Amino acid sequence: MKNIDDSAITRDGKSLIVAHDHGLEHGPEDFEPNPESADPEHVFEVAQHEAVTALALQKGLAEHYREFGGDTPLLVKLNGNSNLWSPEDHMSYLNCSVKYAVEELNADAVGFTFYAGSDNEERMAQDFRRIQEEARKYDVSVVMWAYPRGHGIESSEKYEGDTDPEVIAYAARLGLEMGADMVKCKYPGLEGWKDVEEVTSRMKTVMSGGSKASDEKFLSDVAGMIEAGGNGLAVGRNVFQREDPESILDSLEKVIYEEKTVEESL
Ligand code: FBP
Repeated sequence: MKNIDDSAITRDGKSLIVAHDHGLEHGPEDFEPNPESADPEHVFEVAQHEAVTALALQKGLAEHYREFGGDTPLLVKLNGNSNLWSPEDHMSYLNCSVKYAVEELNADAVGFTFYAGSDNEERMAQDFRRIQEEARKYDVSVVMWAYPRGHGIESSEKYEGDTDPEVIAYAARLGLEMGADMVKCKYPGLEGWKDVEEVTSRMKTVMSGGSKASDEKFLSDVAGMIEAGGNGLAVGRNVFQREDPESILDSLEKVIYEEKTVEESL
């Protein structure tokens, strides 16, 4: 098994993943703040920035990315779900195999959403087991979108919803237990991220970018995550919804790899 530090999707042990799967997860409304971002080729171009260690795409865009000829490593997301239906509880459906991702799309890594706490947790755990074992055969890294979400969390008397730092740390730990190489979690604040680090041992951790925020707020969250021992970021809207995505990537490069302060990075 390859160490993730030797994989294409990290640089000096850190990662800056640009995610562009929002057309599936949230729908075209995510492109409204910057209509250029509806064009995948625009985002492919943005992701050629030297700070970016991977571009995370669903299968359909990944097929176009290879035609486009991008050389930023590709992380193919293997499951996903739209916002259009009304399930009993959260479920992310498999729509690509590891074999297809590696052999046909030339993926360097694969991604999988796991909603811990959903009534469908068992189905996602079974899917994860399959893709994780297949990924080991192909020697590609597995990134888990580790999101606590669903009835188990909503009805719990122990946790205060899916942003409770304790439940975020629990979901991150599941990634380690289940065999992920990297987990991606929502940012619960600096102290909360320290807890994430404490329970994930040497597994890589990246924070989720979240909805668009001011440069200062967004970069100070990223700096907090780095200070707490995190390994980087998987970001969508805070990059592609900006009119000048390159400028925020320049700042992120300084905060993540050079550990500069927010002021120095701007
Ligand atoms: P953002 O930085 O825009 O939050 O994107 C990261 C991401 O994980 C995407 O890969 C995904 O589409 C989205 O967040 C899902 O977020 P949520 O399930 O909270 O809507």
